[in-house]
Amino acid sequence: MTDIKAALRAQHIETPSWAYGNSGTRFKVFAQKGVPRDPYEKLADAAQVHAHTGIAPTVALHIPWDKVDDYADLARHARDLGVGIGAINSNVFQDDDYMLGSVTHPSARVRRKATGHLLECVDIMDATGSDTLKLWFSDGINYPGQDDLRARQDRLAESLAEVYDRLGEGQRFLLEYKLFEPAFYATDVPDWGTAYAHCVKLGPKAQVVVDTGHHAPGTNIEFIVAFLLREGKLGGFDFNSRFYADDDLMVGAADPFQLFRIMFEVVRGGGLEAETGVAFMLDQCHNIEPKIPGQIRSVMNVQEATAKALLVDREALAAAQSEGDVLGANAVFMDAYNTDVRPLLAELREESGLAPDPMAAYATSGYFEKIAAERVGGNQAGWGA
Ligand code: RM4
Ligand code: MN
Repeated sequence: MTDIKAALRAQHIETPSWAYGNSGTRFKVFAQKGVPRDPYEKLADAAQVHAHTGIAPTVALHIPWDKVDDYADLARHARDLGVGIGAINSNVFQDDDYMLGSVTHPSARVRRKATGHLLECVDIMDATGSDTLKLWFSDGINYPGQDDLRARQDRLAESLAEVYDRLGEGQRFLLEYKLFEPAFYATDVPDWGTAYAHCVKLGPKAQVVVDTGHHAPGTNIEFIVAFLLREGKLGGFDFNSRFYADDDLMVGAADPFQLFRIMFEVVRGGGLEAETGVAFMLDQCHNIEPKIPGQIRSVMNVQEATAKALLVDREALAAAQSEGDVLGANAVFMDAYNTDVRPLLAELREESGLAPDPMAAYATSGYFEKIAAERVGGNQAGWGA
């Protein structure tokens, strides 16, 4: 139990700045009260999630949504609040120039502009002390024949190589894949295999990030996790859950059992060890639920799945597996999943001087009432989509 608690204490879950802003679907973005007007206020909200869970000490930024004049100052502000800057997420999907792609665009001028943005994101890493750049490309085509699939891979490789060369000591980039949307016929980084192949060619500072919402229904995500971890190429997760497509719902809401299976492969592959460098990030939107508690709940869901994964009796599992005991092995696995780990986590929090129930602690903290009263006027942050 002490080992399990130590592993849980060491786990860090990164929250995304964009989860604190308004979001919605292409039909409607619903504004909520108290929503941050700038990155400084987003960091203040993220600090609340860390204050109540104790395991969310970093916040991912998205550029240009979190553009500020002085990034060193923003990082200082984060430190003052007790959090740090996590991954820098690039955004080459919201400019008119990118209608036909960004780094894979047929025009060299547009490709230069897109790569320039990625390089600017590395500058922001330097200024904020961030060690991770996250690259997601919406690039792809809608119609067969629209562009040359092979040429687009060449253009992608060229841009990635330039960004890779710009990375400093201790910096890395994570390449994210997604099977479709916004491109509907062919996406340029549609799956983990494509991302993996590009990363292997580039070297150790390029790794794959698994966004759990970016797969076809029925995909065995834990297999992908096991494979990438084995190859030293699992850079991290963008956690969220989905019922249909890229729903970006709270992680663990749609399928807590899948989350457990993923976390088991992480534990099994040594992915909780700090030196493996697996980043546990959330990539979510809270369209209809309040945002700060939505993040707290999500962090707790990942922590619960991790605790259950740590509880799997690996010796008993290995014994049953080697004897070919199908039902016995499955029972060992399910025993861990069916354990209620909430008392253990409550105890863990109390041992660290936190309230046992972060949701209740936040609800009674008065923070929401304070921001709802203070944050009046100005432009609420959003996706800018
Ligand atoms: C994409 C992808 C990226 C995220 C954006 C907002 O689908 O998941 O990680 O930055 O959405
Ligand atoms: Mn993502």
